[in-house]
Amino acid sequence: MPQPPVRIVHLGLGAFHRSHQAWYTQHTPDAAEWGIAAFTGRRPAAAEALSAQDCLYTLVERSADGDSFEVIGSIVEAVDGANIARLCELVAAEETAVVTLTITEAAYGLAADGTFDGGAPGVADDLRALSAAASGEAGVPGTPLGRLVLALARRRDSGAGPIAVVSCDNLSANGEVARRAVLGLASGWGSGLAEWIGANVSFVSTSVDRITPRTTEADIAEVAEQCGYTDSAPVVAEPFRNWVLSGDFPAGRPRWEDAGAVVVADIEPYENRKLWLLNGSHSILAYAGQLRGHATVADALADPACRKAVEDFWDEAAHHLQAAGLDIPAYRKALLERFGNARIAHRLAQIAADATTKLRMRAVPVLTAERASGRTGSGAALMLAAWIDYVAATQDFQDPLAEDIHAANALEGYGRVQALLRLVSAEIADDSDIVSLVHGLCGSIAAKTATPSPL
Ligand code: CS2
Repeated sequence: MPQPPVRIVHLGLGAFHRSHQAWYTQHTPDAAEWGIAAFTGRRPAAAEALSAQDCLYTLVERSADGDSFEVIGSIVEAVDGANIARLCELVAAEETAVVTLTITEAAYGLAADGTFDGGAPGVADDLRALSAAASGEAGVPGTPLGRLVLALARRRDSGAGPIAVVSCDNLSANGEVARRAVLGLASGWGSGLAEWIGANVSFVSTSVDRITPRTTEADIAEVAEQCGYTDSAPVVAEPFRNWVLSGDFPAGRPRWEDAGAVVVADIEPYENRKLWLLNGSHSILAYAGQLRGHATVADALADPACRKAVEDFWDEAAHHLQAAGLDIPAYRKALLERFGNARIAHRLAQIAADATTKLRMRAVPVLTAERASGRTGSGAALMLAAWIDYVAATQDFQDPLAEDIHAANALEGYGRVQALLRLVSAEIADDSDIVSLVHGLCGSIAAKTATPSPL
């Protein structure tokens, strides 16, 4: 079969892109017209592994009853993210209609108040690199969005016309956030680039969902045994998948809705349902679960203390998920089944990363909405308290603000809790009632028995 031509450029070639957007693209009726060129982030390894097998890989769909296997072929080019020349060439091509992003929440350079932070890690360097590149000097941006801005400048120069940028990261209003970050970085370039982007680039918001744990050696061995071929880069995912999109595609897009995606005018209720109920409870399980000696989502959910923390938080979040059609009871029931699928070994340590960015979207909106409604918000506050206990129990965490976390950890008691909360949201750190509430909950979820902890 001839390969589909590249019409989608993706930044962030990881397991989730391959189990989600690549799956949807393969399952559209017009799949033969839409190939994906996917760029890695910091390391080239994923591009090398995929390129060595013609970009084909096995998607293992893992249900509670067993596995099924499908070869995915919608990615037609896998490229080292450092290959900016190829990125510019593809984004500047008229056939390219869509750029999708899975670059992690932390890569959007958000300050604690949700605005774009020109001083965020890597961003200040990229502003300088873009300004140098704009005046014809050597300047190579290192962050995914810095690279995208350079590539969009090339598209403007090539006259290839409007394009859609589609954020597939777990951020509220991710299209808006992407727009702010791209425009913020484009200010480094100057010479009207931000204006051109404002008029020609559509930022599409999406809510994405498919639990995709990191591939293990055992998964690779299982594919070899069951499929009879060697695949060094299979991807494992749950059977469930969901994609809600909202926004314009000025140069066209695949008919993803024919593969089950949903196109809506107002995405916010869907986004909040997913971010709060799924991702929020994931964060509770990640911190409380590890403190209580668990390693996976399914193990943590089977612990009554963790399960109660999740249900309490869901009760709070549900007060603010009232839009028609959300069917929260059914969504909660489905989540319990999905999380309970013990054949998916979804590591809590993987979910625990980048807490300051994640908690800002998962805990803070529910906490503030609950308090505005005259309730305590203690379910959401417990998520924050569990994280605060977690960073006391381990030095081994990944976070864009890791240094600030270590500095805050040197403080004690209320002051420590307040300093840590400030890294998540200045608004809640300035509210002494909230700080006291979280402080009072610290220590309440940790294991009271001598369960061996993986920390
Ligand atoms: C998880 C998500 O790692 C995390 O923070 O909450 O990756 C989650 O598994 C996905 O959003 C599911 O769609």
